[in-house]
Amino acid sequence: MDKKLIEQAYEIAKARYAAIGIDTEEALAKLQNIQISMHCWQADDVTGFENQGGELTGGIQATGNYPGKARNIEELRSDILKALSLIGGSHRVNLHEIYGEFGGEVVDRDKVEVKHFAGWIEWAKSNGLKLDFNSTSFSHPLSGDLSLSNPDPEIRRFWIEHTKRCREIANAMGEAQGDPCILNVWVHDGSKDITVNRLEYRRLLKESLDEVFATKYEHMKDCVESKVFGIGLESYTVGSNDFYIGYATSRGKIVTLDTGHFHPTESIADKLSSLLLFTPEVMLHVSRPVRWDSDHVTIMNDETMDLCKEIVRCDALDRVHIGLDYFDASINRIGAYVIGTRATQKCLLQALLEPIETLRRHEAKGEGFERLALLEEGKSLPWGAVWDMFCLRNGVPVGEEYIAEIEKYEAEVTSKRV
Ligand code: RNT
Ligand code: ZN
Repeated sequence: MDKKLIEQAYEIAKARYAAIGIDTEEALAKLQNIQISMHCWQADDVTGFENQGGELTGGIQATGNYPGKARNIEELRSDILKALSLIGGSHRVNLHEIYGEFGGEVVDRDKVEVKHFAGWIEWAKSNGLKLDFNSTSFSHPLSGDLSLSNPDPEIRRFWIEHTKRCREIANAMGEAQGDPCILNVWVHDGSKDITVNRLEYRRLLKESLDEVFATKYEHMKDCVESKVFGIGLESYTVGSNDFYIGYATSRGKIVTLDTGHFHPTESIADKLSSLLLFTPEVMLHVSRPVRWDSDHVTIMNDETMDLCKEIVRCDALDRVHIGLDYFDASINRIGAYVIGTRATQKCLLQALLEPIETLRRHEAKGEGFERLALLEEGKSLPWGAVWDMFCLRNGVPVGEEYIAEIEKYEAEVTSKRV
């Protein structure tokens, strides 16, 4: 793309925004500092390197069979780096326990150690990336329908031990990178049909989590993620939203809001301001639910926009961790990363370009028309020219130019994986 044109368009946009009191340079500087935690599991449809060929369980599903998925750590790392080379800014990579470097050995989940992630820590360091982490309750012979809330003390013990070890690993990652590692705990626990023991499983989950979190760590932060239901677990979810709101607020833990984990008409954006008053921080799994928790690729839609605007309106960029969580196996997977991450950045940029002070002034004076008019006009301000400048300055493709780059990588690399 013509660099001159992008610069000219940016200068015009800059003046246009200045007229409403917005400094585009300030918005660009803020966007530059926002780290997005890119989930490793889009690259291989949540397979991991533990039980190659094993079935994905736990009520989640990656549909599609687009060729070229990453088959091993080297391929996964290479795909993530390719995606990141097309995204401006510096970011984080979010790992699941099943993505450890087990070197052909069978390492059961209750035996996992920091050493299995030493390679990842090294890799992240040499690529200027930070790591986040997740315990993995699904796709294991002991997953069943209940893990941390299982009435069988032995099964429960197994998952408690697993989750404890994951916290230790997260802490090691955080220490090595000089920045806290966020450990997300999502367990699939639930029931396909009516259960007459709702209270008991929740009591067990609470007890297990208390045991898991008993150790204090300095270099990691814990979050807990709820959901409405999983496939095959439709009637009851032990870790419901109410459960985790209660748990996190009483324990000072972080709540993870996955945008696919609520009823379709609920606003996830609206939850932020409440949580921020009662929990230290918030973690996001930005996804795109289509009719259900389908984990389609995140795009620049109203939901993502509302969420990003709310983070900025709450002045909470330093308290809200933005992670992505989707896994579409039906399209080019590197492309999926790039679309979703760039879409999130586009929404954040538009949020940063909002004339919030003027809007709030109107609101304070009861000027509803003026507030609504300015919100509407804001939608067609030339934010795209500011976005192009962000990409240009970061040395990443401007606009649709990344399509050709991904096609090239597909022709040279991923299409050869058979
Ligand atoms: C599942 C949760 C969870 C997973 C990942 C793989 O519904 O969203 O976050 O997607 O941990
Ligand atoms: Zn999630």
